[in-house]
Amino acid sequence: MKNYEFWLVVGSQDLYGEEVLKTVAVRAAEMAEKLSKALPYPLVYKVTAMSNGQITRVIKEANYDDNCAGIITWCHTFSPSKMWINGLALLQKPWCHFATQYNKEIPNEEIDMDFMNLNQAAHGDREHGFLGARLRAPRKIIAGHWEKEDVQKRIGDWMKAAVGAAVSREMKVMRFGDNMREVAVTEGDKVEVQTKLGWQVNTWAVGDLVKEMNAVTEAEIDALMEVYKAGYDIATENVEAIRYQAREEIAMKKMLDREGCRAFSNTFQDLYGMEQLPGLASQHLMAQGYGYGGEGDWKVSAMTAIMKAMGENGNGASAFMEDYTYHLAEGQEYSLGAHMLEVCPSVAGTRPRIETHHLGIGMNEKDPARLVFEGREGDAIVVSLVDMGGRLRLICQDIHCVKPIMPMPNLPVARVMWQAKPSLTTGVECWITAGGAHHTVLSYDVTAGQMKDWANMLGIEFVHITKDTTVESLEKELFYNDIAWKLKRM
Ligand SMILES: [Mn+2]
Repeated sequence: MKNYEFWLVVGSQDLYGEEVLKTVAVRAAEMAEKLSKALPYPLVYKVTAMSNGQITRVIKEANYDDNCAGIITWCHTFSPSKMWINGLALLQKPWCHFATQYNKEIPNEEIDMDFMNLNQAAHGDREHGFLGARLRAPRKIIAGHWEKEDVQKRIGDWMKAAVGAAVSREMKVMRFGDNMREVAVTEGDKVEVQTKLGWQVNTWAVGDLVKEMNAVTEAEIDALMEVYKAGYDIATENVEAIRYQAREEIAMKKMLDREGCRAFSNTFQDLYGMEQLPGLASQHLMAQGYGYGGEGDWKVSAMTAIMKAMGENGNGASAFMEDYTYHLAEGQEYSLGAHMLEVCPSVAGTRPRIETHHLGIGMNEKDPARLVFEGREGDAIVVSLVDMGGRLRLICQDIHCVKPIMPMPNLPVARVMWQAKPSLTTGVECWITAGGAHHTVLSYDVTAGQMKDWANMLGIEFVHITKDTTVESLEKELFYNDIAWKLKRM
């Protein structure tokens, strides 16, 4: 990950004289310094902007600085917004308008006209806000005192979404093999995703991976086996199967790192020259922050990598997931999510076990080793990116994960169990109405609000299924979205 930072640009003008401007600059620097300690990324005070030229210059610099993941603007005093038009029209980075104020309270004795002219964010931020609205610029507006914890939390959440946008714009996905034959929802327009989201999605021959696997040394495998032993319980006699997965992981990691790819996909239909579908190998790569999608699903793979990057320490509890089967007992309705092998252990509620089992589907010659565990309890979201033809739609559903209500001792894969909002059946009706995939990213870490911000930053449609969503309201929303997005393209 880059050393991402955010820039604080404070609006003012030259009407107030030197003293006021000095005070604004000192306070802005103090706020940036204190906020940096509370926020997940540094906030760097750049300038008290007083002219069109200054604003345009700092925005051009922000656009071309790879470490700058977004700008935060605030008007300590009044800052006439026509000065901002040329700059903001060029802005290519996420923008947060922070409507705050240096002082928390109105000082009864001290307040006079000078105080009012110095502390007029209430005035200045309205002028600033009009321009954002007039330009139809995507922006996040956060209001509140800068020292308040919940305000800082909201800025921090937005920053992480902005880092997700930065990671998206540099995303490279390595595809081993094509999409699974005949499957529609995992398909998509690679030119469209590169244009809108920045993703470079390209293919590499499975034969090249096999060549790389053959070059892996026993010593490299020994070292990775120690890592597996430290993190997981070995619950199989078949050590050779685990060593084979280690070989696959090392080879894939080398290829990914060489090409600068943060995400990959493969398919059980194209394992030419491989003995096992990578299970443990893919799971352990995901645990290190790489994105993965099964059956050639490069969209979910890139989304997994992006949502991991948005999480704590650049690898939060976000996992490639698949809706598998339902428990429809009255009053006890749950979805069971899993995958053929590849569920990321970052969502584990129990210590993962390495097991080997027969896998009938695909080109497996030998039983693949995989991590088996239960997902943990907690509020989460599931996210799916679909290509609607002409535009991308990001669908997000609120869910609550539970400890699986039964042990399922013969299920040979990791599993997560959850209740969808608003309920299993209405939730499924909504999801299907919106066209969401069976593959998702399940996250305990990234919130629906952050995904909405991320979609806004990149200019794609966002659909949120919550505890309050009804099929009827969603149908209307999708109908109007369809018209609006068609008009946007004109
Ligand atoms: Mn699948």
